[in-house]
Amino acid sequence: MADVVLGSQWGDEGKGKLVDILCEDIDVCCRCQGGNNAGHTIVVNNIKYDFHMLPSGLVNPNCINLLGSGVVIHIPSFFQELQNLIDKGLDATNRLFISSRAQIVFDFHQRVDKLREAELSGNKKSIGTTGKGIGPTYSTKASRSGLRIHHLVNDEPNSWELFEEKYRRLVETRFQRYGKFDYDFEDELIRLKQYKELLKPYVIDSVSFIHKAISDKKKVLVEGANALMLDIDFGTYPYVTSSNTGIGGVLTGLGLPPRAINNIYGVVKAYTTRVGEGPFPTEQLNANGETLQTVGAEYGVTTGRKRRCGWLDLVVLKYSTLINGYTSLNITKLDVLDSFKEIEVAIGYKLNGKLLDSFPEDLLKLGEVEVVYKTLPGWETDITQIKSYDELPPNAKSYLKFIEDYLNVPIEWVGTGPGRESMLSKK
Ligand code: 2SA
Ligand code: GDP
Ligand code: MG
Repeated sequence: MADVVLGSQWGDEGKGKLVDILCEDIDVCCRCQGGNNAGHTIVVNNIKYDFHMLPSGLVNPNCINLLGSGVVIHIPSFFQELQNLIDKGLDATNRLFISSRAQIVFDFHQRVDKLREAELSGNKKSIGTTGKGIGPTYSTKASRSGLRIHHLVNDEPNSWELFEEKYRRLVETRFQRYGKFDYDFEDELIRLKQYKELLKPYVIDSVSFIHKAISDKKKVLVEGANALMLDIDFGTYPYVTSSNTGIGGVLTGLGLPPRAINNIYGVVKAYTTRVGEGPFPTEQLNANGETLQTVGAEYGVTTGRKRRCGWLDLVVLKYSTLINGYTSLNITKLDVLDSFKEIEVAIGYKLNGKLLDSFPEDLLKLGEVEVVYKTLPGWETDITQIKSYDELPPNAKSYLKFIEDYLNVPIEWVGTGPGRESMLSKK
């Protein structure tokens, strides 16, 4: 059976840390969607590891790691990230694999990502993407002109010529769309040919691999990247990423049947952050927002951008819970709220004075909602040194209970700091 860790808000909830902790007892850790747009930071023995495309299970030496078919792979970044981890002492030999069906992110996809953002910025409508070529790659995948890893590593006669032909055709369509942008595609072809041999040992048929793991009763953990409110279908479209970041993406990105899924852990930051453009009803453009940003060290792991900050939004979380069906929650970064005298939590949205009964699909509506807040007392105590759930101040426990009752999902862990040791178990 497979357990799943999913982001419940707009990302950066602290999924990587939970994955790392769970991986002590996991055989196979998989990514199912996204690419190197993700950023997961893990702190172990004061060493900070930044993951972008690779699964966070690599920190645990006994864990095998898989990039599933729903992941998009920028090959130079794959090797660069791997090298950075090796330089920090991680050994990934024979325990990192890529699905042969995964799509390739070419350099021109990254160029196009930036060209598209520049085009949109004219109307002040840019998405604020990470510029990693994620949207353009999923676009060419959906239009059936993309190239997959097996196309590159194939050893059949003429396979390189076929790859080259498809690649040139794809570049041509991008030139037709964006004009002849400055880009040396011949040079990229030479580099890709060099990567072919280097990549081969990592490439597997992930469907056979994962199903064998499951039938051998291995413990599988799926690491979600980005989060539900960035889901291409259920997020705040078009201010979303280009994959299904919810539970659906776990099934399609790994070829798993729904019955193979056991626990679905929702990771919830004790407040809300968002990177990039798009609506954010509980955003605090004031001193409270600044406190959350500085105390929470809210900077993008991939781009270094400042994250926008606001109060916890239970309307978002209720919607997220409906779609992903969390079996339990990990509340993270509770310590960041330590200094507040009072804490606000969104419990409803009103439009034209009427309480909405579901999360609005239309951004125009979402932009106009009046947020209904509940004010809860803060605990004004440093909780970073606390070693058990029972020792938490009563007001911190009440805050957690309020979340649990509203969502009707049990809290299983509470984060009180970035390190592995700062995780309180509630069970
Ligand atoms: P993209 O690049 O096409 O996926 O961007 C589309 C939107 O998705 C948002 N997005 C993210 N939001 C939060 N965290 C992400 N990962 C990095 C991190 C982000 C960073 O962990 O800090 O370093 O800036 C992530 N990746 C994509 C993005 O901001 C757009 O709103
Ligand atoms: P992810 O994308 O969901 O894996 O999250 P990120 O790694 O992008 O962002 C979460 C940040 O918060 C990282 O820098 C973590 O080290 C840090 N973090 C995780 N849990 C906690 C916590 O409970 N308290 C504090 N203060 N930091 C945390
Ligand atoms: Mg992140």
